[in-house]
Amino acid sequence: MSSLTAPHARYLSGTSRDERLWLLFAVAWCLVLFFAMYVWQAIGNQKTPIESYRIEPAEFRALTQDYIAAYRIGDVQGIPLVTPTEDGEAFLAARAFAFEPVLQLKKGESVRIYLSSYDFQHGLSIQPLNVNFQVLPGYLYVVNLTPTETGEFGLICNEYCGLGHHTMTGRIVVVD
Ligand SMILES: [Cu+2]
Repeated sequence: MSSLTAPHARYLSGTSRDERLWLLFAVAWCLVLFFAMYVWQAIGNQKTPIESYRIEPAEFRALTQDYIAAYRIGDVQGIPLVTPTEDGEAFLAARAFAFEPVLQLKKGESVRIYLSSYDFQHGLSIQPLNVNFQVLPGYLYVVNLTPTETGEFGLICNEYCGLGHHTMTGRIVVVD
């Protein structure tokens, strides 16, 4: 049995000038994008939540259920519709494969949203805004948010979390 014919002698030796140029460009661009993360954290408008805590998923689930029971004002397609507390706090849970509850916020009123997951890694993307968070079980993220316009905002999970991932949506309602 013979193997494939060997590549010609210069196959792996050296790179051409154009190839080196492109590699240099690609590496330089990687570095630009890497440091841009820190630049946007300092001067950009889209800062990731830097206030976070450890929390057991079961504890987060219990807190969220207590909150929903106390501040429920209705239902949206079977999912509880809830307002923030008097102190402007709210819980938002991601689970396979939904977000709960549906938060009803007031335009111009700041809210502290406690965000976490009951089970797997999920993502929280608020549409049509350019807002995008990772939601991990065991970690509580504090998302400070002040709605600037009324309407309905869709929530989409943007981390693949299982077979129902593509159905995982939710909603935030902003009223006057
Ligand atoms: Cu998902």
